This record gives sequence, C-alpha cells and structure tokens, in this order.
Amino acid sequence: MKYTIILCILAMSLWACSGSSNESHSQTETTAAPVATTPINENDTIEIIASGANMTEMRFNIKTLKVPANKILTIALVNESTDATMPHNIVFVQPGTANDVGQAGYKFEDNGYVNPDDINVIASSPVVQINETVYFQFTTPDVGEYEFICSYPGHWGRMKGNFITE
Ligand SMILES: [Cu+2]
Repeated sequence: MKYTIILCILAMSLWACSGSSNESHSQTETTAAPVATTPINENDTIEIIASGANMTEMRFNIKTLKVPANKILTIALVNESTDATMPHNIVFVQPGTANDVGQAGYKFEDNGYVNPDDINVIASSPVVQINETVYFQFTTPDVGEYEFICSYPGHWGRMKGNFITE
C-alpha cells in the first residue's frame, strides 16, 4: 500500500516535471517570438508596454513598430514597472536622431522630457507613471524608417526601437 502511494507520488512528480518544463519551453518561445507588430488598421489602438524595475531591466515589449503611413494612430502606453523610479514615455523621431533627442530631453521635464522646439520629434506621449496607462494619438509620417525612444533621463540608450511606416 505504501509502495503504491510512493509510486503514485513519483509518477505524479515526474509528470509534473515534464509538464512544467514543456510550459517554460513554450514560454521561452513566446518571449523570443518576433516583436514587430503587424500593420494595423486606422482606428486601431496599439498597446505598447514598458517594463523593468531598474535601469538594466527597463524595456519596451516591441523592438519594431510597423504601421500604415499618414494615418491617425492611437497608442496606449502601459507602464508595468513596479518601481516608482521608472516613469516612461515614448517619443517618435526622425531617422538617426534618437540619441540627440534623448540627450536633449532631460532639460525639459515640464514638457515630458521632450524639447517642444525639436524638429526631429514626430510625436511624443505624456510621461506615464508606474501601473498607469496613457493614450495619445498622432498622424503617422510618410513612408519611411524612423525610430522611437523613451526620453526619460537615462532611458533612451536602452529603451529604443524602429518605427516603420509603409
Ligand atoms: Cu523609460
């Protein structure tokens, strides 16, 4: 009787082990899946998630945002960070200007860390605090390959990606 129970427990833990390893395997695949969003229709809202509890973990959940050119786009920027020192924004900029816009941003806290006169800024979101979501809308530029960053001080080097309109 005891043996049977032990065998049962053994069998169950083996099954549980293989089950959980399968789970983590598929989870890894999900994380590694292509991060580009597919083209969207006008009036769709694109959700972009910023996360990470510190300066090395902070990230956007997408590396490439691909959308139609010259359309009104609504972005929902979600801040899933759990650390209050991690506010974020998202700033869409002209090609090759991510570093310049990012570096200039820290002087403009009152304008969400974006220089209001910066001609390289296409659009920028308000700053979103942790556990909050901000929505903002803008018209996408002509067909091209642009960039996006978080211009919160110290973030733009890590939090950046490609913004493609087609
Ligand atoms: Cu940020």
